[in-house]
Amino acid sequence: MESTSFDNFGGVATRSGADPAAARTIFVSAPYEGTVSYGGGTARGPAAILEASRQVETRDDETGVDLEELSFALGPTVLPSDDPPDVYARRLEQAVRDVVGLGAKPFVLGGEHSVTIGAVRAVREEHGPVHVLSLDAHADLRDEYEGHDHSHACVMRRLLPGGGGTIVGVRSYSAEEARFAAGRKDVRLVSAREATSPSFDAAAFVASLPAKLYVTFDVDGLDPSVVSATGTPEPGGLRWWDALAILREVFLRRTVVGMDVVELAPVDTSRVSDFATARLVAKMLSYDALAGRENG
Ligand SMILES: [Mn+2]
Repeated sequence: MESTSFDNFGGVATRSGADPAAARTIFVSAPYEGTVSYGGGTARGPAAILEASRQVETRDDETGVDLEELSFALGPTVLPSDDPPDVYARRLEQAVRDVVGLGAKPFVLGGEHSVTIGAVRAVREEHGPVHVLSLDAHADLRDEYEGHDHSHACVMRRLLPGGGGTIVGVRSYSAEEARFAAGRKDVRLVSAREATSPSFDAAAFVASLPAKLYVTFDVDGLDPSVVSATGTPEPGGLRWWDALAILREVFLRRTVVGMDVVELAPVDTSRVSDFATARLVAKMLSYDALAGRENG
């Protein structure tokens, strides 16, 4: 489980070497699953992503970016004891604050979705109001869930103050969440039906977002044909290229100050979801690098 068994994401020697202090992007592993309500296993997510990443071809065929030309490193693993989610959020917030303090961009590997709370708080401390773009099957707008207000089901609700949020790919939420969202100006839901329609314009959608973003990618936002190893897989999700068209525009046209990929719950019987998630992480690194180049 410890990240010390891996040298780096992708198993590659990057331009900056393995020294986190010199890296443009630093991974923080957050193997936390304190409030999972259905299928468990997200605590094994970060290790499964790193393990699968060693099989990902380093060159990205779409952008031509090679991971070996980039600058990223593995930072800390914030190991959970039996922390309730609010306590874990504070510990992760500190770890992400340390990464931001080095001048690097944090990339959190979850773990359940509640880990996003601490990460976003740390980047907002540095960058001011940051809008949260969530790719997720669920709205996560509950005020509390199973006794916790820092539950995975409450992530976006907790993070609306401080910059607002947009949830894309959403297709499962309660009547109370729908009412709440309808009455707020600082949250927008873009349904999976809309985002997968042939007429959906990713560029126009991204152009409507605020300039400064934190991107949280819950893998259940993807269709289960892409990633099925997750706690609550919902049919009818974003397909691979739907999601990537959005991400590419986001990295190229907006300022992304931090990101995470959460909710992979690896299974022993298939590597498909682990590999797709590792490739997703590599894609995000590639788009971010492309953005750095295009902006000089
Ligand atoms: Mn979700």
